[in-house]
Amino acid sequence: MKFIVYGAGALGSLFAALLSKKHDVLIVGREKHVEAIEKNGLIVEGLSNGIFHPKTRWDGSRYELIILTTKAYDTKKAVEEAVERFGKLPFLSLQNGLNNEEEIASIVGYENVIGGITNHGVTFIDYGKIRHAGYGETVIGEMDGKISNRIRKIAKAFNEAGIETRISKKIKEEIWRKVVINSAINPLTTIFKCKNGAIMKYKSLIREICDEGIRIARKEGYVIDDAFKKTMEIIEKTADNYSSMLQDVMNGKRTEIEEINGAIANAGEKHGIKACYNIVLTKIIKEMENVGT
Ligand code: KPL
Repeated sequence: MKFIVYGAGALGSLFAALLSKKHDVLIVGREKHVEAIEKNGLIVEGLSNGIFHPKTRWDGSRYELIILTTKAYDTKKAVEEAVERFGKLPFLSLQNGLNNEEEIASIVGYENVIGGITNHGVTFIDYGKIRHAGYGETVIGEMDGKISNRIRKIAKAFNEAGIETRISKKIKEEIWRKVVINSAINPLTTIFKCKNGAIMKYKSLIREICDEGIRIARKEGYVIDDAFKKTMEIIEKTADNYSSMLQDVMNGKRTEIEEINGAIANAGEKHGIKACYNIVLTKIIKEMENVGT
């Protein structure tokens, strides 16, 4: 298949690297990252190892799918730019946060949106170099729940490239589960400045944060009662990774706290639930963004 990975930071680069073994992949990211890849290849260390060579310059040919891996707060701008550069193509969001699919659809329509989540842990080491620090499942699904030909084709292409992928008929529920998982792992690892595995000892706190998200998800119509169990599993599987939020704070970048914990708190407010944990975590991380590490 022909994929564009748009907004390739750590996670997008892992997908571009693995997919490029079997498919035609164009990587779009920050200029310095792209230049380093052109010079030395895309270097992946850790669980996946090697030097990969996705395309870095567009040859004008038509691609089949844009895999969007930008930060959630950049979604709208990124989709507008991508459409302008490559034309109107289907988008698969593999981003963190709650409202990416709606934002993409506001530009290209729901028929061009595929929802997705992935639980791989990836650390950005330097321009052109990433570390695959934790395995995780990838789940994709049509927004209307149908098992379409294109979703089958994408899942097959991912699996053939070694990216374990499952199709879901309830992708929005998967996205809610993933957001609740991130609502515990990401701010806690950022506050305690530690790898994912080191928060294992705060089990009761993690349970309470997850329970708050689970309760709000249910009001939205999504039953994700296993979210705490899944969170503990993902902590174990990505124990050696620095969460994307901690990486952002360490690099002086804006975090996705508003799109993760802030979005859960906003949904809670809609249903008359004061999401105390999510509100406090959002405030603490916003302070850390201002002050830095
Ligand atoms: O999604 C992640 C993130 O860091 O944003 C996990 C899966 C928790 C990996 O670190």
